[in-house]
Amino acid sequence: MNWEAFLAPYVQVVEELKVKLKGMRAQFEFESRHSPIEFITGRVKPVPSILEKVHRKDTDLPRLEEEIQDIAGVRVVCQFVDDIYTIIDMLRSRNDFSIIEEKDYISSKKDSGYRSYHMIIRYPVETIHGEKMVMAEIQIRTLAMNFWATNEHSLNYKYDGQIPADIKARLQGAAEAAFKLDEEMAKIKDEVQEAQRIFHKNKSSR
Ligand code: 0O2
Repeated sequence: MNWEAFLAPYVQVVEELKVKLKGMRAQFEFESRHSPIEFITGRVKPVPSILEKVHRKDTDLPRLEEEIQDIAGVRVVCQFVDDIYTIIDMLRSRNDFSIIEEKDYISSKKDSGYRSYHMIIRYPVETIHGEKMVMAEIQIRTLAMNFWATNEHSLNYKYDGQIPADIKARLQGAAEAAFKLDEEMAKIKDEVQEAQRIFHKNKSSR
């Protein structure tokens, strides 16, 4: 399998989505409005992770493109939980890709404690051989959810997916604490945004 050639359209999708989502953030900033996007990251799944997922899902290489929906992955990180729903509405109203599935791990968190909102999209990429439809996953989460997921991901890597029970329980507690933090911040959201507006105004008038 020529992985470089296979992954090229996925690299393109990640780059295009990053540009488009960063463009949305810039537009909010031009209009001096609170941006629901704090930052964007993206990656193409490394080949060993693709192969591990092929194995885990008990699938095979010919079915790879249908079965593994997050080879191209983009993450939108927001300040507040409300912002996640603003992004979801904006993504639903776009016509440059179609949404084929939504996974709401915010209202139904995973057993691990993981919270995030996932959209699986079908995105048309122009190649030199014509249009190719490529699946991609957009993960939308708050800074607190991202902090938790990043730490849990590192521990999963360290323990090869077998996190000891005591650490698992601690992580579940930490996930609840992160969610409480999001809830508390939501209550003082207007105050925080007002402070940020004043800060930006003062910075730009200097
Ligand atoms: P990586 O290294 O981030 O690429 P499904 O087909 O729905 O049964 P699938 O395809 O794994 O399962 O989809 P799901 O559950 O929506 O998860 C896809 C991605 O979400 C994962 O990719 C992670 O990025 C993230 N994720 C899901 N659950 C967890 C979790 O418990 N902890 C953390 N930290 N991240 C999670 P990969 O391929 O697992 O990993």
